[in-house]
Amino acid sequence: MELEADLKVAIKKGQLILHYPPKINVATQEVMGVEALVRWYHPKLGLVPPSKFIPIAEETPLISELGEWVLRESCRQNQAWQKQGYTPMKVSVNVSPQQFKLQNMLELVQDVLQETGMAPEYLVIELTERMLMDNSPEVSSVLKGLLELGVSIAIGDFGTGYSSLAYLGKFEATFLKIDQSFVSGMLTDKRLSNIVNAIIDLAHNLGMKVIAEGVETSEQLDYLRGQGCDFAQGYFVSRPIDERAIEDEFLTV
Ligand code: G
Ligand code: G
Repeated sequence: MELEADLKVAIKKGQLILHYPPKINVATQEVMGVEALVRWYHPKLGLVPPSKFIPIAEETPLISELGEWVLRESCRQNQAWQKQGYTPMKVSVNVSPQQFKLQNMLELVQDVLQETGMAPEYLVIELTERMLMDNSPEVSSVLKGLLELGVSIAIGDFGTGYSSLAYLGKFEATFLKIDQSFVSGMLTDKRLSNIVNAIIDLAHNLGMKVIAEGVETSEQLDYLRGQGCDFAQGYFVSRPIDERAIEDEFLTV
C-alpha cells in the first residue's frame, strides 16, 4: 500500500515517463507509429516497470489519473513531433478496463485531442480481450463513438486467456495484435504458425489490419511478410526507447 501512496505523488511530481516501442509496416519497413508504455522513476526504487504498479493502480481510482496522464502526454508528444516537421505517425495508448468503468473515455479523448491539437486519426486506443469480454452497452457505445471520431481501436494479446470470438462478430476494431507467445514459437512449432496464419486471415476477412507483437528476428519478420501480416513490433524493430531516441533513430522529415 506504500506504493499506492507513492504513486499518487509520482503522478503529481512528474516521476512518470513514457518509453515507446516503434511499429513498422512489414512490407515497406517504414515506421507507422509507436506505442506508449509508462515507467516510473521512483526516488528510492529506481525504474519501476508497469507490471509492478499498473495492477495496484487498477484497484483504485488512481488508474484514471494515471491513464489520463499517459493519454495526454502521448498526444502532446506526438503533436510536438508533427509540429517539428517529422512525418506524422500514430501513437497507441493502453487503456485498462477499470479506467473505462471509472470515466467517460469518449469525453476524455475528445478533450485531450482538442487540448493538444492532435488529429484523431493519429490516436490508437489499445484494449485487451479482457476489456471486450465486458460487452456492456456503455463500453460498446464508447468504442463506437471513438471510431466515429476517427480514433483507431487495437485489440491486444489476441488469443490469450480470455478468448472469445463472439465480440469480433459484434465489434469492428481497426487492428488485431497477435500475441508474442504465438510469434516467438511460430518458426519452430507448426501448430503456432498455423494459428498465426489463421489469425491473419481472420483479421483480414473482418476488415482489420494485423500487428504482430514480440518480433525478435529477421526470419520472423520475413515469415510474417510472406503471410501478409501488415505491421510488426518487438525487439527486432527496437526495444521501447525514450522520445529522444525515437527522434534520433526512427523519425523522418
Ligand atoms: O514492461 P513493459 O513496459 O514492456 O510492459 C508493457 C505492458 O504494461 C503493456 O503491455 C501493458 O499491459 C502495460 N502498460 C504499459 N503502459 C501502460 C499504460 O499506460 N496503461 C495501461 N493500462 N497499461 C500499460
Ligand atoms: O505490451 P505487452 O503487454 O504486450 O508487453 C508484454 C511484455 O513483452 C512487455 O514486458 C514487453 O517489454 C515484452 N516484449 C515486447 N516485445 C518483446 C520482444 O520482442 N521480445 C521479448 N522477449 N519481449 C518483448
